[in-house]
Order: sequence, then C-alpha cells, then structure tokens
Amino acid sequence: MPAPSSHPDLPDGRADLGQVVVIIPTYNEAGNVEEIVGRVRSAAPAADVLVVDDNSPDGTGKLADALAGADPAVQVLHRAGKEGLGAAYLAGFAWALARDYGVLVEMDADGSHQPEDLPRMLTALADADLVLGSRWVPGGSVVNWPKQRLLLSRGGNTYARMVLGVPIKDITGGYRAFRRGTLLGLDLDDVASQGYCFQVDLAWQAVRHGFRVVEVPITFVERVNGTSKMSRGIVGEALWRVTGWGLRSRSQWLRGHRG
Ligand SMILES: Nc1nc2c(ncn2[C@@H]2O[C@H](COP(=O)(O)OP(=O)(O)O)[C@@H](O)[C@H]2O)c(=O)[nH]1
Ligand SMILES: [Mg+2]
Repeated sequence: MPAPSSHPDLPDGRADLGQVVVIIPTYNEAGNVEEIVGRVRSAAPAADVLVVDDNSPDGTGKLADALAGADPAVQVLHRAGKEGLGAAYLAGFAWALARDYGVLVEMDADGSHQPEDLPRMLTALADADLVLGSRWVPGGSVVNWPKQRLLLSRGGNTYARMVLGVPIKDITGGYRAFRRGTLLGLDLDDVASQGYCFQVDLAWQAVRHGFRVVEVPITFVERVNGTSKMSRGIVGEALWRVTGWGLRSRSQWLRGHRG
C-alpha cells in the first residue's frame, strides 16, 4: 500500500501553498540589491520579489526600479522615509496580502540570508505555518561574525527562550517563510516592535496562536557591502519588550491557576 501523503497537491507530495513573494526591505543597500534580487530569481525562479525601500539616500530605490523594469517578477514598494525594519515589513505584508500571494518570505538585502536556502524552507512550510531560518539549530551556522555579535545573538536568544518559555532556538532571525493564513491570523495592527524585536514579536504571537513554528538550519553570512542598521537602541528595545511580554504571560498564567 502506498504511504498516505498528507500533501497530494503537487507531484512531489508538497502542498501547493500558492504564489511565493520574497519581501526584501532596503535602506542604503545600493551595493547589494542587484545581487540579492538576482540570486533569489535564480534560486527560486517561481517566486516573485518585492523590494521595500525607505527612500534610501544612496539610490537603492532607483536600482530596484531598474530591476523591476527588466523583470515583471520584481516589484518595488517605495516609502517616504526611514521608519525601521518592522514598519517596512508591515507595509510589504499589507501589499502582498492585498494580492493573492500564498507565501510571504522575509529576507535581508545584505547577503546574510542565502537565497539558495529558500527551497528547503519552502519545502518545510508544507508541514508548518511559519518556517524560521535558524542559525542556532544543528546544521545552522554564522560566517564572519565577531565574538561579541555571536554572544549577543546567542545570549539574546537564550534569554528570550527562557523568559517567553518557547522552545525556539533562533527567535530573532529575519529569514522566514509565512503562510498567508498565518499572517492573517496574527494581530499585525498591534505590532509596534522594530528591529530584532519585530521578529520576536511575530514568532511569539504565532506560537501563542497555536501555529506550527518550525526551524530550518541556515547559513548566515555577515554582510560585505554597506553597513548594519543594528543599534544599541534596537537591542535595548528587544530586551525591555521581551521582558515585559514574559512577565505579563507569567502573571496571566498565575492568575489562571489561582482562581
Ligand atoms: N526599508 C527599510 N529597510 C531597513 C531598515 N532598517 C534596516 N533595513 C533593512 O533590513 C535588513 C537588515 O538590516 P541590517 O542593517 O543588515 O541589520 P543586521 O543584519 O541586524 O545588522 C537590510 O536589508 C536592511 O537594508 C529601514 O528602516 N527601512
Ligand atoms: Mg545584516
């Protein structure tokens, strides 16, 4: 008897989750945007690309427009000014959800996230509602990070895992694939977080809503061109918000077990 397939939609047994769009936020990524879009188009030719540019002073938006002009699978969302990674993603999600995309992918422009890892992440989405590209599961790795940055990421993730009580090893990472239904099920209007905290916020909401969150190992490579927008403020925000969420969920739990 043939093994029952839970996902009979496609010949290889995967569920057909619909059209994929890879959302790439950019702020001063003129040295990276062409390469990353090209790599996505080669690694996942069926996927569309949406660049979300915050009016980068270095002309990234114009370069993205040229890519879009040459390839109908590439589109650009221009925003008036820099409002942070979280706001750029929320605008990108709204854009994609207003169209009939079935899978929404988050990916950095700076080459840290390898487009070549995307097919594996999309395969994993057949049995998940949210796939997290993970540096901190077996098989995952980070290339070219100084020791302080490694410690910050590992320490931050360990702290979030303990405080929030979720078994996710890399909750701050920004390489992810969402099913459309997952994003529709989250309270995106309530997401005020920026930077790393934006990523923690979405994953933590997904877990609390009962969505299946699965980690897939990725290789993260530190950027070569351009500069990081990470700041002390972004790390600080993650720390205080995560602590607040953890305390709130624990006090809710305690109240529930007292009454
Ligand atoms: N549109 C937009 N993109 C941003 C903003 N801040 C960061 N990004 C993009 O988000 C991605 C990750 O940012 P990056 O500076 O590499 O952060 P790091 O990887 O944590 O050092 C990159 O593609 C950035 O260009 C922003 O305010 N607006
Ligand atoms: Mg980066």
